[in-house]
Amino acid sequence: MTTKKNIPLKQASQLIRSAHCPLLISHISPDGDAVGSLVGLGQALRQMGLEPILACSDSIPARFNYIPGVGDIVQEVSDPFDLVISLDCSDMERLGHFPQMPTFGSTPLVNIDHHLTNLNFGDVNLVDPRASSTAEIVLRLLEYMTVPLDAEIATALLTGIVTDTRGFRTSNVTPQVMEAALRLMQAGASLPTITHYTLNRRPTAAIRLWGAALALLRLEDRVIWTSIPLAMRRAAGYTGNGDAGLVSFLISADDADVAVVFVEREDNRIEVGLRAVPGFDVARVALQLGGGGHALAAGCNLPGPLEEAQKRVLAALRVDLARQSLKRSGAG
Ligand SMILES: [Mn+2]
Repeated sequence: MTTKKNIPLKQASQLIRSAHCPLLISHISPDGDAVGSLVGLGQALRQMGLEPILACSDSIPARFNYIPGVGDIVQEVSDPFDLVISLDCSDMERLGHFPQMPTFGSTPLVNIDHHLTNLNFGDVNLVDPRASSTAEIVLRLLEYMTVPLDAEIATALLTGIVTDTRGFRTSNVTPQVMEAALRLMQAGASLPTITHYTLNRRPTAAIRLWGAALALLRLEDRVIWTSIPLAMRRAAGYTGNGDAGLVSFLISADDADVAVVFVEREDNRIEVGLRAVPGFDVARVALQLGGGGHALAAGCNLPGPLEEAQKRVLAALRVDLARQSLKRSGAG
């Protein structure tokens, strides 16, 4: 029976079943959910007899090397494709350089995502902001299509759930999320292995980077923030392109409601990572500044210099947090 809720599932599966060479794209600065949903869906489509192309504009961090098939992801695409599937991207900019390809605009696009701020840019939008991760939605799609799970698919998809929930610790972890994880473990995914590589280990250079960035830490009006200038990243020897998970650590400060980390990129733009404690919302400010995300975890990318981006974000946060506390006192 087709209920209103599974219309996008049905449409997505129809597009997939009629495709031969789908192009699967995950977002720039890929995280565990971007990589896991990309590789998991890719492996499943290959099992169905399709020849998917797995793509990401940025290189894949080495910590995901334990995921079977991660080496198949390419940064440039020259082969033809007859369907585009966008994974974990709230808007087209997150797809990187691929939308500039001549045939991109004339190819049907399935948008699979769980960001609250998703712009529904696909021909089919399989978007569920209540899902823990895009990987959880991919699992839902595969089960809808009755694709059998194997250990490789399961390892990739469980990686998405584990990393986006930081080990089942976020407020969107429901019994359904645990059941999804259970099915993936039953299919052969190892939760300890995934936890080990994604949550329990990090490059030593990342810890050095944290040390340098923590020395610049500021706490003002319950907003805790710091910055990672290019020179700091170089001095620490950190080769990744993000904040090495620092913003998720900062939001553990019990005097803060919001955490922000400003990362200066090689292209002189500033990557801004935002986190909030439950009851607060940083998605609105991120969206207002051209980014997106979830209520408790969002981000945006602003022009430099660093000090300008800091001023803009902190000012926008001040206004929005005042609005949020006003709303709270009005409601209470
Ligand atoms: Mn995600």
